[in-house]
Amino acid sequence: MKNMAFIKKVLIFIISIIAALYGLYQQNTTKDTTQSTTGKTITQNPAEVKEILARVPKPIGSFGTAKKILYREIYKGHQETFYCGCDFTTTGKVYLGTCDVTPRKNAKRAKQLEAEHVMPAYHMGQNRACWAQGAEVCVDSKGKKFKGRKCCEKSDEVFKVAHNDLHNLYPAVGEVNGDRSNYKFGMISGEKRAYGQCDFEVDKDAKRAEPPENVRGNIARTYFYMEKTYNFPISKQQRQLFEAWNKSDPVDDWERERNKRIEKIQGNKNPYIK
Ligand SMILES: [Ca+2]
Ligand SMILES: [Ca+2]
Repeated sequence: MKNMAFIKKVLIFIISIIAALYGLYQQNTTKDTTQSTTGKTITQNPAEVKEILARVPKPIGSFGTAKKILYREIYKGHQETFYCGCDFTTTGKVYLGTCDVTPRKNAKRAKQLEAEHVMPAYHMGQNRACWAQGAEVCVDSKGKKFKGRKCCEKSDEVFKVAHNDLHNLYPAVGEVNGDRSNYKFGMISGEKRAYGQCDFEVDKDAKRAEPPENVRGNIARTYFYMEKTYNFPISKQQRQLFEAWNKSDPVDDWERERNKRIEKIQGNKNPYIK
């Protein structure tokens, strides 16, 4: 009889282990299904994606198209770079003599016009799953998985629209755009002039850039727009700085005109420009 009781206990133990394992298996299967039905990433909420995309009625299809529209249509008759105020041609050449900019190091890139993302793509990517984790569709022809900007451009509709959003793009001297990299804006002590007369400072060690006073409000209002439109968060410290910049550099006529021109093309305006 003692033996029977022992066997019974062992049986109950085995059955409970099988039940627990089956439960785990079920949980994992359910998780897998959720991943594959959402398709691209595991943290994008479809309702949120839909809501965000509705805010930009006519999104720009590619970065190449966005650049062309920016240089030729938005800045028509106002062909001046954002940070340094240099004249530029619609074909993408910068006249450094018009703004007394001397290249820091790369003369070729300095003469080249580039479209600067005021909120960098890196900032946009920080809260997107495609950036850190990749996505199902992010596999190259050799079967190797990739993530980061390339994956987000391929898999994440919100990232794509935000990346090509004209409100966030500004024509810039190529070298300045390159040096700013994905650094945050802030104040840098001293008044170093690495680009001749252009009052743009970069601190590579602190990963920070200080823009000229006359564009600080434009930058602040662009960040506020990106946050409101796409839910890309801004840190408390950055918000305080941008609120001060929004006041110290108020909206001017050109900023209003630019907003109107973008609204005509993209279908939405920056509500912080009044
Ligand atoms: Ca400074
Ligand atoms: Ca301004």
